[in-house]
Amino acid sequence: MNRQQFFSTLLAGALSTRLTGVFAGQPAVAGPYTLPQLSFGYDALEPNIDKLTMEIHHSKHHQAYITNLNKALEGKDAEKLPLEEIIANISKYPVAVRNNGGGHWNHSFFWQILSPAGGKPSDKFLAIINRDFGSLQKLQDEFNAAATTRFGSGWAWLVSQNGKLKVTSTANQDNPLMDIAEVKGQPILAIDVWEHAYYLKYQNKRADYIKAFWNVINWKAVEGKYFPA
Ligand code: MN3
Repeated sequence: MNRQQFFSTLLAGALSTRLTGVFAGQPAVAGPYTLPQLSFGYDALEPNIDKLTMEIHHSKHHQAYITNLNKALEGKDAEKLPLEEIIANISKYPVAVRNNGGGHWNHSFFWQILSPAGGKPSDKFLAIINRDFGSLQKLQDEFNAAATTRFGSGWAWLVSQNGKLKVTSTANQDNPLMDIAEVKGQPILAIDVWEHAYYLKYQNKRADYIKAFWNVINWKAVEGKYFPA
């Protein structure tokens, strides 16, 4: 075993120890951050989102944001701040914190709002959707348009602005909790439209991935963000 292999083995050991933590639902309160476990298997969202995409997306892409966020905050005062506090003041931080802190927050959120069970919104939440969009179909149309037309890499969001639902999108790993966001709000639902989220199965057909996304939404988790317990 050469020196590099030795350190890789050491690192893998350290990571697997940290990966065993229970998925608490939100990113850890403060750094160093660790990868949250999924509440379902990598193949559980088939055929809507394929196993290999889920595995690479979670274990490689999300892990890389965490590794780089920890690196960017190492030894800094912000290492002890809650991630949401950092995100709310993101304009004061280096771009590495914006990209990787956003990446960690966004992916942790995304895994929560996915579920193999799919289903429909409750009557209680549907009433809010109808009030703010007219119908679930109109919300889907607006959300899908935001997700389809987001140029390059980014996210589409359903947010709550003091209880009123609104659709928006952000570039890269920005999100509506950031002080630099054009449209701010509390995230309720989101879709990752980076190519790494769909390219293996859908290639250039982003719209097909967005359509399939609606089959694997964890409405209970989504509504939990609108009606906090
Ligand atoms: Mn992603």
